[in-house]
Amino acid sequence: MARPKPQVSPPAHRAEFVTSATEITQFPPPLGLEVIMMGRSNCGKSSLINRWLGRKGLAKTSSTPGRTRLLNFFSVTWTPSSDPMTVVDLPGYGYAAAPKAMVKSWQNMIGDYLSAARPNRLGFLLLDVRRSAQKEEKDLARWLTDLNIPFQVVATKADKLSLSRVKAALSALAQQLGGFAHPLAFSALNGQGREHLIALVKARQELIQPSDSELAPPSDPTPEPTLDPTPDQAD
Ligand SMILES: Nc1nc2c(ncn2[C@@H]2O[C@H](COP(=O)(O)OP(=O)(O)O)[C@@H](O)[C@H]2O)c(=O)[nH]1
Ligand SMILES: [Mg+2]
Repeated sequence: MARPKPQVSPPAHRAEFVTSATEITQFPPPLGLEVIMMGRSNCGKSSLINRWLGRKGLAKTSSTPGRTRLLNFFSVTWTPSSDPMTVVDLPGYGYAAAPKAMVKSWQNMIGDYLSAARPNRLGFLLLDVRRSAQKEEKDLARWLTDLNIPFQVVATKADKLSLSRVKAALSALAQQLGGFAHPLAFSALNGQGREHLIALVKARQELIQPSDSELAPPSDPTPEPTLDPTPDQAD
């Protein structure tokens, strides 16, 4: 008997670019759950957003440069009846030959955004599955923990390695990032990990009440169990 096909979630009902910003005065007011995509340049942030939401070309990928040094805000509604949420594509870091001033400006921009009083955030810290976590990723993970922003580590471009090498890379990443275990494997090419990403965001969104001005910070700074992404590692 044929095995049932895994369920594939439809694209987001609505997904629109809202604005680009470089500083706090330009950020749009917080609206619903705010999902943050962060990682070095070229690690696959824009591709993940497009695949996750089912919108080719919504976030500009590196073949169409332009918005990559800004914070880009998107407004997303999954179904006609669900609450809107915000997706923020943060500027990439790690340009090989970036001048010091640019690194500083990146740090300030990200620092201002992360420490802004914006409730109900959920971070995704992306790394190319073929790379190990560097100081930047470790710093970001620590930053997010200190700010009580829950986050999920995502190993992108999983289609580039065999399943066994992906598994080895995930364990290595979990070790390198200390307590921030259970990275999720994702591929914008074949959709691996998309269902899990959708489920993580949905679970987090369900925790938000419309009246919530602030999610209660976790009493323990380790990632919460709802962020454990073990299920679809092997798809
Ligand atoms: N094979 C493969 N290539 C990817 C994947 N995600 C991104 N890329 C490629 O990696 C490059 C950088 O992707 P982009 O989304 O622009 O990265 P960003 O700078 O982090 O936003 C582009 O050429 C993408 O086509 C993936 O899952 N699989
Ligand atoms: Mg990008």
